[in-house]
Amino acid sequence: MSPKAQAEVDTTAINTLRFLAVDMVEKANSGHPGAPMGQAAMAYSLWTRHLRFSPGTPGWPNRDRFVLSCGHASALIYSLLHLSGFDVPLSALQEFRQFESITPGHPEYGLTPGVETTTGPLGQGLANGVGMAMAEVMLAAYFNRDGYDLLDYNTWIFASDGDLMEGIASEASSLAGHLELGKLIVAWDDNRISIDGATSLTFSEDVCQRYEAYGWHVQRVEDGNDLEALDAAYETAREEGNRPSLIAVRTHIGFGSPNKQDTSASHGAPLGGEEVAATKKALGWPLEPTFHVPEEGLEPFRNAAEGGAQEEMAWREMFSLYAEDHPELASEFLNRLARTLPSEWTESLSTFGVGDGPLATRKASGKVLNSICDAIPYLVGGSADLAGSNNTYLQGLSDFSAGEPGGRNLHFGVREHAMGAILNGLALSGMLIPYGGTFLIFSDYMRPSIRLAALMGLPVKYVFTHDSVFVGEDGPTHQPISQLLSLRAIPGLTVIRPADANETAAAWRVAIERQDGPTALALSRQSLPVIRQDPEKAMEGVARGAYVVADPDEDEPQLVLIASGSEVSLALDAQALLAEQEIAARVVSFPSWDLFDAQDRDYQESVLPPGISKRLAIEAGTTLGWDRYVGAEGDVIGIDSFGASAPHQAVAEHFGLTPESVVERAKALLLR
Ligand SMILES: Cc1ncc(C[n+]2csc(CCOP(=O)(O)OP(=O)(O)O)c2C)c(N)n1
Repeated sequence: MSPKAQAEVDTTAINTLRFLAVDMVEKANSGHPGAPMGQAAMAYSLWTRHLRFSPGTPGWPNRDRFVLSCGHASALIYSLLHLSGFDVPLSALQEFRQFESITPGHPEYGLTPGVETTTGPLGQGLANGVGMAMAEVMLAAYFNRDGYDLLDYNTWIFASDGDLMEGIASEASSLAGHLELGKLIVAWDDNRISIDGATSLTFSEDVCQRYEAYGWHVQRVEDGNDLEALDAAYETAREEGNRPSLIAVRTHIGFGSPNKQDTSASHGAPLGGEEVAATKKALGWPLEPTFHVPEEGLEPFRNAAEGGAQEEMAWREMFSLYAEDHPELASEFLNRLARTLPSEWTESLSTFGVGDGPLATRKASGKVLNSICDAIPYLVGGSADLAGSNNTYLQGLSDFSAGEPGGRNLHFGVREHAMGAILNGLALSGMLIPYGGTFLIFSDYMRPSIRLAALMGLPVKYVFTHDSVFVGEDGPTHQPISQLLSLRAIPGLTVIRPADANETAAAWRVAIERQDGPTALALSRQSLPVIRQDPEKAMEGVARGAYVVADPDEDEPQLVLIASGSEVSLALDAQALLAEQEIAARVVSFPSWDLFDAQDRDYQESVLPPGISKRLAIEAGTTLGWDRYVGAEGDVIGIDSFGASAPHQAVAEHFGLTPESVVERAKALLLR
């Protein structure tokens, strides 16, 4: 094709993208046309000349990853997916933002083929991408063999000004530079406009210098419609070995719109009929039909898809040979993808006897993790600089770093926000089980990513230690009160607060076996007795969310003491004191609301019999929510204020979390 003809094809294809987005937003009467219009050329160059994908197999393991971190520009990715031949028909574009369409307001993982992660909360996608790039490095180190580069892909991110303003992106980018993630490439849509107006209102640092300081390779493309410059920059970024790449692309929001280009008016509202007409006219696009896809505009995308499909075929041939040369690795590869756990992994799971206590559940968790890590070689994780406190370290295994790509201990640094999103990126590989630890109080710092893990159904594990006021002297800043409840409020997140070492092992079992959503473990800083019971009972009980730990010797219980975590042994002590006063109490360990709620009514009533209305819940946290389990005639001992800085015994006295106080409250309840 002559250069002139090629230029015409390019322009048509780019305008096809632009106007599909414009028409989608117009038809939905809501959405964000400006960013897609400005990014269309960036996207065209990437998707037709650099990105490796195979629309027939959106999950092909060695595809390049593309993340639209600025999820509000979703009309762009849906148009790209449609034009490239993913199963996103034109009718889906016409149903943009409508109920049950596959083209929701912001891209959602698992809903639309080709969408690699859920984006919308700015900064998250970029930080997910860091996790994806880390996963590539780890998986390549594990699976690739001489002549077999099974995993060798780039992670491409489109990020907006807002993405780069967000702190989470800074944290993640800092770590990415440190880890020398050379296959991570961020193209920044530098359009200098956000919702409130020009970014100069708030955003005046030299972003490129900032990224250079992070250790990134930085390029500038001065004109976001200059395909030659874009191609060259992408190519250079691909060739860059040891540094992640930032490409600052100077674009124009709402490109082509005579009255709205370069203004925030084009950011988040339909252009409006008149302006659409003026824009189409200005760019030489027919007014009708809407959703116009000329053959010429389609072809470059379909050619790229065809090339990708061939690459996938070649990869599959390579995999067959690999399977002959390395049968065990090949079957592990497939098992991981199918999320099939190694068959006998539970055999190594630790169990504990009374003599192993007292033992903090965070320490028990460390032992359990170390007991199972050999059986599950793709369990990887670490902590946000609290490995020693969170007991997340896998002893004898190496630390992941630029020079140690096979390391399974991850050091996130003091970056909880990024850790949350990176864990999501690791999990999105489909071939790793990632976990991350910090103090429960700082789960607040990663809550947006936890929520997204739940929304996406990712098997991420959180190791939240120092789970109550019993952290003691560190005081109210470090004492979680509302965090348990707030985590329990996230749909799809399993929250488990085990009472002792065996319940901790059980909690890990639930967490590992849970493949379709995240699990948070709340673990004690302080030592706890190992409850005198068959570990198997804890195993079954935790899996059902709540179970009877101890019933009175002979009598029918007059009341039920319900407790989670460290308060279960407190309840057992109170039960003994009550027995001395001839009050018969049942003790229920209640590590997980959501697991209990999933049980059938018969089981639930066997634990909390409807006939026993005197129920006292005890948890060293907010009381809100326990009312649904204790009922109208029950009571709750908890903490509805901030904590206190004091040794933990004094804290226990102050908040009535002693056996004697529990006995008093129980007796008062019986008298009510
Ligand atoms: C965490 C988060 N905060 C706020 C928003 C709401 N929001 C959507 S886009 C945007 C900023 C728009 O500016 P920019 O990122 O430059 O996008 P552009 O205007 O170029 O489309 C904001 C504040 C969001 N999506 N996520």
